[in-house]
Amino acid sequence: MWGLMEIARVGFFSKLKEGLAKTRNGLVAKIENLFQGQSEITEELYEDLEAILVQADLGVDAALNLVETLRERVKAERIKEARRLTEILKEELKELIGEPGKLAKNPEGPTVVMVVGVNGTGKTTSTGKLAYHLVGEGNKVLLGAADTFRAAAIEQLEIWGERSRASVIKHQMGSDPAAVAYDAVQAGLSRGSDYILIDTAGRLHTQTNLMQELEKIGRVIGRAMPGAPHEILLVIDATTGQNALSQAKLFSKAVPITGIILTKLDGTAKGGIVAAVADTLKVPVKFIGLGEGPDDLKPFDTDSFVEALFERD
Ligand SMILES: Nc1nc2c(ncn2[C@@H]2O[C@H](COP(=O)(O)OP(=O)(O)OP(=O)(O)O)[C@@H](O)[C@H]2O)c(=O)[nH]1
Ligand SMILES: [Mg+2]
Repeated sequence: MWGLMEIARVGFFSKLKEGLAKTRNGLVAKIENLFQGQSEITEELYEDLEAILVQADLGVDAALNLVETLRERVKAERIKEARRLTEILKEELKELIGEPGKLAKNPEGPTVVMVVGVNGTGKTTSTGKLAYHLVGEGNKVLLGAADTFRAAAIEQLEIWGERSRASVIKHQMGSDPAAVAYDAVQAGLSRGSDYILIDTAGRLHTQTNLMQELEKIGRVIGRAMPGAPHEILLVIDATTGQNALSQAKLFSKAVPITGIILTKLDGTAKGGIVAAVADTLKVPVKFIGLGEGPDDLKPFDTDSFVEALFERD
């Protein structure tokens, strides 16, 4: 008999596998063909591997480092057969990605989470899915509709509020987003919410005034509740490739990013971006988006991620 935990774990893993199918069929299938296609480990094999990794958006630096480590281990451990490289590559990929990060939890009251990022990356959807996830864990969640810029944004968040059984604090369209954030935190404090999630408007990292607005929202949240926001999550669209890294660097200059939500992994064969983000940004990937449904945001876990990526059908 399987316990509930076991069923949940298997469900989590198959969803992960399904969401990563494109990367598995692209990146990983190519690697496996390379390793199975010849018996010996040659210089050419290393070069081919490097090319495959770069193509999968792992980034040149991370790809070079990974292949170099592989080379060293093959030498040190006197490995001769190419087919044994898969296991080593998996181990080194886990090492490169590092420990996953958990969502912050304020032990003394509500945890305030601000969600930021470039237009259309999946901020509102991820905020809604995060609410769904947290409510499912038994938390009381409040959403703050601080995207007052786009007409449909408030309504979009309200739909997510209904879906996830979280209440929504909103003002009129065009009003000051910092004031919405302030009210949301105040409401969360007085209602005894466990999490207050603040959705913000999409902005390009090159729009200086909008980046300053983000900084202001953060500051005003801190005025409503000292120590808040406890988490500032940057939403990155996995399909934008290496450009995502420069977005992250510029957002980090405006507000202290504490974690990454990497969305739309289901829509790309270049899931290597996870490793590039984890390796270069020094900010942990905390959640990954694997689809548009409420259950399609998953806490990021390095081990399950790499295992699901390499698991055969
Ligand atoms: N396939 C897939 N689609 C996603 C994922 N996350 C978000 N989307 C879709 O991406 C589109 C944009 O999502 P939004 O949440 O509205 O993005 P946003 O960042 O809030 O957009 P703005 O507020 O306009 O900046 C929607 O159609 C979402 O359903 C994901 O993980 N996978
Ligand atoms: Mg939005």
